[in-house]
Amino acid sequence: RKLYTSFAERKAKGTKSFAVLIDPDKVTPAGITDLAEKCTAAQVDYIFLGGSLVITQHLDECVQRIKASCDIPVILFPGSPSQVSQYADALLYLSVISGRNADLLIGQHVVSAVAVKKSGLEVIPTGYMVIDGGVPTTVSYISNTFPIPSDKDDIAMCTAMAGEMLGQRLIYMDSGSGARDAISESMIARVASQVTVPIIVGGGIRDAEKAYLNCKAGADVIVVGNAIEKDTSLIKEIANAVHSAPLIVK
Ligand code: 1GP
Repeated sequence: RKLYTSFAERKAKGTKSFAVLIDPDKVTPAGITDLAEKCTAAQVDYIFLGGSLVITQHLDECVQRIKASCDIPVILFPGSPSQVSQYADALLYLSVISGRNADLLIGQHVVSAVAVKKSGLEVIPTGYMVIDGGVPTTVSYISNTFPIPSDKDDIAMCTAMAGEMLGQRLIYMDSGSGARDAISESMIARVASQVTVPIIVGGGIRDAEKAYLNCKAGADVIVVGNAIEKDTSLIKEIANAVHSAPLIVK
């Protein structure tokens, strides 16, 4: 059974999901087990794994340890083509559609195509949109692209629409890990009004209330990384908020 089906079915039902982002560079083996247990207890829906850099060479080990500690699907969220592990359940195949860097739209995909195919991973084409989060984030620096200005809801909407029409199966709106400003609800709502594929929202979300409001605005999946690294009790709080978000049936 394909993992994408779970995204699509949950979207169709208006069920909101919570994904915890684990950066392989920032966790210890013991920390991973602890996180996985907390995610299970909180009924987290997905674990995203990746980072802009991934300095550690232990991605496979990291995935295997998560898989050994819980049954939550592990989805790779790669910052570069080297971040592929056959042990994961799926790969977000990212195209940075907010930018105009051809390398991140198609170049790196060409270079890594054979390796990605060989991994046997479920590949989920994902239109990745970087939104300005008020401070320079690693993602805007590394990707060498301009983020979409945070108040340009129409640019975000048209970018997401174009992405969907080009065949992206998910839209990921991200203000970058550790962003000062999370994405506005008005921008999420504008994008959600025109896009039918599931919408993932992340970057700078620090509390349950913002996660809830994003869901209400139209986000289907909420991703939190940084805030959880600082305080793991947020896992349960945010999961509860996301899962209690009202059904939004279009
Ligand atoms: C970053 O969307 C993720 O790519 C999550 O961001 O670490 O700020 O929660 P945070």
